[in-house]
Formats: sequence, C-alpha cells, structure tokens
Amino acid sequence: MVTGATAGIGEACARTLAEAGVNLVLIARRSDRLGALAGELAATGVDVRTRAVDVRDRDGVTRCMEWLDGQGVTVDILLNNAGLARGLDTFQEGSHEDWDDMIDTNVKGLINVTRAILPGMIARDSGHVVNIGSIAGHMVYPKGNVYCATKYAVRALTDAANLDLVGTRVRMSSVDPGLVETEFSLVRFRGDEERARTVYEGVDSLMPEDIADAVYYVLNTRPRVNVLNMLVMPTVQRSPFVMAREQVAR
Ligand code: NDP
Ligand code: 8X3
Repeated sequence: MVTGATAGIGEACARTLAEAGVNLVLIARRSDRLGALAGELAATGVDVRTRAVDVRDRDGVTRCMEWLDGQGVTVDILLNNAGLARGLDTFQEGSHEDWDDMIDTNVKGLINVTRAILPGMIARDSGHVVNIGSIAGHMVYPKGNVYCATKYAVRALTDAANLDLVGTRVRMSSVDPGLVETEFSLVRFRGDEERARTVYEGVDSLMPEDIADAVYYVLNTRPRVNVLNMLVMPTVQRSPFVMAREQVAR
C-alpha cells in the first residue's frame, strides 16, 4: 500500500514497485489521478487497486481496510508517504489552519494508517512499514517550526515502533530525503507557481525516482536486516543551510 500515490515520491514508488512485480493498493484523495496511474501501471501486469482515502479521516481508513479484507487482500508493505507542508512562517505569525493540516496529515494520518495495518502484519509475523520522513526531522530550519516538528515526530514514531516490534519479523524503516523536486512546494505555497519554482531553481535536486530507489533498497534487504533510518540528500545539499545553488540568469 502506497499512501499519497498521486504525485511526487509516492507516484514514483508506485511505478518502481509495479516494475518489480509488486501488487499495489494506491491511496490518496484525487481519484482521477489514481485512476490514470492505475491504467498506466496495468501494462506491468501487477494487480493495482485504488481507493480515494484522506489519511486524516480515521473512519475512511477503517472502511478502506474493510474493503480490502472483503477482497481477501492483505498488506505486506506499507509506504507511509502522504504528507505536506503548508506555509513558511515564523511561529509567532503562522496559522492554526496550516498547522492542523500538517499535524493531521503527517502525524495523525500516518498513525491512522499504521494502526490499522500493523496488527495484521504482527498476526502474520511478516511485513515492512516504510515511513517517508525528511531532513526536516533531523535539523530544524527558520520558519520550518511545525513542519519540522511533524517530521521529528515521524522519526520518533519509527524508532518507538521498532521497540514495540522487537521479537517479531515486522520491520519499520524511515527514508528521509533532502530537497526533492515534486509538487511539495506548490502545495506549501498554495499554488503559487513562481514561488514554488524558485525553491528548485539552480539546484540539482533529488528527483522522486531517487527516493523510490532508496525505498526499493530498504525493502529488498534480507529479512535479518532492518534499516532504521536512511537520510538521502542531493549531492549539492549537505544540510538545510548548506546548498550549492547555481546563479540563474533572469
Ligand atoms: P507531493 O505534493 O508531490 O505529493 C504528496 C502526496 O501526498 C500526493 O499524492 C497527495 O495526494 C498526498 N496527500 C497529501 N495529503 C493527503 C491526505 N490527507 N490523504 C491522502 N493523501 C494525501 O509531495 P512529495 O512527493 O514531495 O511528498 C511526499 C512525502 O515526502 C511527504 O511526506 C513529504 O513531507 C516528504 N518529503 C518531501 C520532500 C521534498 O523536498 N519534496 C523532502 C523530504 C520529505 P492527494 O493530494 O491526491 O491526496
Ligand atoms: C521537505 C524538505 O527542506 O523543505 O521535507 O523541509 S524541506
């Protein structure tokens, strides 16, 4: 199951996993995009099921699990990727609306889906959960306040769940990217294309496929190996503050 499969990293992971022969359950809110992606991935021959789910909606997540149960589908791999940033404001100026959006999606959404799926994995004593964290879960940056807090929370949840999972064969990992060129900044700046473009301008950013490669590696380690955390940065970015940006002629 890939959450947030309609764009960016989630979509790239869905493509990589389909190419590897993995059957897929793709969820996100935009059903038109889910349908188009499923249509495209049909050529790989894997089974692709889609469902419009908002991970913030706990009842919707429960209904999705019941829908899968009814079809005899079990989830062996969960990729918790759905997430977003809203705004880039100081703590003293930011809005509760933006903060609720990030906390409800990045933290509570991940908890909703994971809590629904982990018991089945434990019962089967098999499964792998991969959470997409961020460099923002390792270092804070100015005006990153609540977004960074949500990604610190993802890292804490991965570490804490691994303590609770000891003695089982269920693994939990996090893959934590630096700057990746996706729709992330367009969402963060609420559709302001010019502002979103400047984030990636002159930067040889990671592309979603790079993170799909990392996820694929983590999932393909031998069962005795559990990658707790993989931090993946663009070569030109060594920290949120240290980045080689080429001058762009205007
Ligand atoms: P995109 O905006 O390109 O994709 C985000 C995906 O999340 C979309 O498919 C969106 O689908 C889905 N999504 C958002 N909210 C919800 C929701 N409530 N319920 C279900 N799905 C949802 O961004 P990225 O691919 O960049 O982001 C993916 C993850 O990577 C996020 O967790 C982000 O924090 C993280 N990340 C991104 C980095 C970057 O630089 N881009 C760096 C580090 C981490 P839909 O709108 O259809 O619901
Ligand atoms: C997204 C990358 O640097 O904007 O997690 O926080 S950053």
